Amino acid sequence: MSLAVGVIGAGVMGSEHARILRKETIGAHLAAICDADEARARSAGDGQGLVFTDPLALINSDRVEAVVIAAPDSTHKGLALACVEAGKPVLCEKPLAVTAAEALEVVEAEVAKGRPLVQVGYMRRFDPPYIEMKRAREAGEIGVPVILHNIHRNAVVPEWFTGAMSVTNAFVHEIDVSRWLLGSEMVSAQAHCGEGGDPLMITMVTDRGTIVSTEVFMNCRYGYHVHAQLVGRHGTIETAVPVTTLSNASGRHGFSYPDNWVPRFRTAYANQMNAWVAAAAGGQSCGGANAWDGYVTTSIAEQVVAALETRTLTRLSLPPRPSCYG
Ligand code: ISE
Repeated sequence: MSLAVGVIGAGVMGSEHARILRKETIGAHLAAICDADEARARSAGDGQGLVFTDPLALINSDRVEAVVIAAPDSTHKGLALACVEAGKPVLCEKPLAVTAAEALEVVEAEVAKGRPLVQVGYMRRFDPPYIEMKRAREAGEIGVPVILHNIHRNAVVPEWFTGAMSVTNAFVHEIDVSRWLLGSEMVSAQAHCGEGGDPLMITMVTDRGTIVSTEVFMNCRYGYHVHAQLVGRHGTIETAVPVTTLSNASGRHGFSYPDNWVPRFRTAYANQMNAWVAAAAGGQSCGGANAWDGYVTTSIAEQVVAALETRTLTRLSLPPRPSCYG
């Protein structure tokens, strides 16, 4: 049995998901691909799958059993709701929605349906270095965690990628991965921004008192660089530069940085897809971010954007978690 997956969006992430489904996924195949630009959709499908220009037609097609959403952020909520309505498992790129109120609509629709159908694409949960950090923390190898230092740098972003988007589109990864890594909820946040809104420095504190500091620098120029170091009472553990080659060029010797997140997280994206497919086929969760996690990250991001204005310490508030999310 091979799960028929339809991908919505044929941009950077949509084409990567389509490629993974074509070449690196066990138990699934690319059944359909959709983009407003038909030629772009066709090219991402590379000869495989039906081509759609209407995402709702893809979701409701009887040739599609499960859906990957990789269209622009503002479309995520509506498309995720359509998948829940159709009763089809969905892997939705982050963020789940652009506002907390919209993300909560998806949670409520899923709860009403009575079946977990939504996974949010927080792929760092499937990245080997982050998995090893979580294992070491849980095994007590570094003692009680006291600080998590995160660095999140993009080489360059377009003009329209404003200060708020650095939080709602980029920093959401650190909200999710920090909650997951530490097994804790964030209770407060304080944010500062540099000249012109970039970089940002955001500090959160968890319900167990661990400090989570994150630099979010969207125009660092030199390359894509994500790093995390977890400091415990007895030691530290951090991500190592995940490349396998060293180069000698332009008078220098060393590791190089990719231009964007796709090469850095290639393994994580493939692991995520395989785990999601296995879970979708078996009807079980695979440890990916669920709709509630998607809501929490967007809600905290929204509160951090407000905190950027006030620069004061903000107590984060969240409604009670529905019992079906454990
Ligand atoms: C982008 O949308 C992603 O999701 C990347 O993982 C993230 O690192 C980058 O900052 C975002 O813009």
